[in-house]
Amino acid sequence: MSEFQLPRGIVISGTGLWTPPEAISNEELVEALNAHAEKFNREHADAIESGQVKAKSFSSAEFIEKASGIKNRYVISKEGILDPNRMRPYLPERADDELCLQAEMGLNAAKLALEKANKKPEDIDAVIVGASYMQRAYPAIAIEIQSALGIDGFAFDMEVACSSATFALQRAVDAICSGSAKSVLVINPELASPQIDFSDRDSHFIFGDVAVATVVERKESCNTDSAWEILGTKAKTVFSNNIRSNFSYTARAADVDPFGEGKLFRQNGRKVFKEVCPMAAAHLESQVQELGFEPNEVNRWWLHQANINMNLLIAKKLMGNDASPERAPIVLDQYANTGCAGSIIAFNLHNDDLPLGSKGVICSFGAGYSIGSLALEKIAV
Ligand code: CO8
Repeated sequence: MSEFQLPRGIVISGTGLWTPPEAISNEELVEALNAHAEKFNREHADAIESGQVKAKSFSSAEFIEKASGIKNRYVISKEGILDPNRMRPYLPERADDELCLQAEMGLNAAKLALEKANKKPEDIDAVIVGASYMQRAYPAIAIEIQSALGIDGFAFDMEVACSSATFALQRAVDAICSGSAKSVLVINPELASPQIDFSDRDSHFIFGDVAVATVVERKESCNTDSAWEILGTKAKTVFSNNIRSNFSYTARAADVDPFGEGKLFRQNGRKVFKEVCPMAAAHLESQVQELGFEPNEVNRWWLHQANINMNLLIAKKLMGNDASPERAPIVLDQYANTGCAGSIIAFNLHNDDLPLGSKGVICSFGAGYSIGSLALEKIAV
């Protein structure tokens, strides 16, 4: 467990949310999968009959909404995903001298966060990009965005699956505390759709694409009327095989298909549900208690957005009968699971209405397992 007793005065002064232009409803997604499955089963009828090939299962929009709470997701490009003969997005390769797609997504969110925080690129001296996947290993996506914005300082990428945003925010806080940076731009461009098997009914509905960004700085440099002071950060990881992505650059040397069986996102969703909910609730309860208050004194929980039933259970464990959508807002109904970005989307959309003195917690939980959280208080600047 890594725990950090913070000096006061480090704030989140602005966040940005960039939503991709295209949306896919459950009904559209299911229609594509079912057309694909019907065609596959017809073309492989003999092999399925003799037991050599497994028939593809059909999906259902009712199941998806009931099991996950997801009704819609945003994606960079829906056409290829909904083509029963393709079942993956079509994202044309870009030349080396063009901004890559993930950097473009991140840049869009970064500009919105800078605007909200009243900051110019020259006010920032570090850029951290955290995401579940990076479009390439190097040069870092963070350095590409740093260059596009004209920021002087340092930038790096980091991956902790669903906790990439909270862990990156914790890195930003640590950098400011140690003096290695004064103002940090944390960017989370979650380009999830290329890693989904859209022909697999267990996982085709889970994810969406999005980008978010957050400005972290000292209160003294903050140019907004109010900001969220970071009271504490807490991170924990426990190894689990229940959520895996085995796609790897080593596939070529292992003589295996990098996108073959088991190489895309897969999970044992039931086990994740059972194991992660109590871990997350205990983590959050102990964090706020260490900071001197009780879960019921937290005005808003910006929880990780993977599954509505998980969030309802965790909210209930933390607040009992006082749990409500107002105190633990849901955004996954529209955005689906957006990896590490979900709790930052919730924060972005649901923090302005709270009065000064309100307390809130941003929290992620997911693959690794990893849990990351930041306890906040709204202050006048
Ligand atoms: N339509 C119809 N039926 C279906 C479908 C479907 N689409 N999918 C499954 N079924 C069937 C199953 O086959 C099963 O049938 P049977 O009983 O005959 O075997 C039945 O419905 C029940 O299936 P499940 O047990 O799987 O259903 P659950 O009720 O458990 O719901 C969920 C499945 C929604 C996946 C649920 O378990 C869940 O959400 N769990 C939590 C998972 C979670 O939070 N995971 C986090 C993953 S993300 C993460 O950590 C970050 C990784 C970063 C990746 C970023 C980009 C890729």
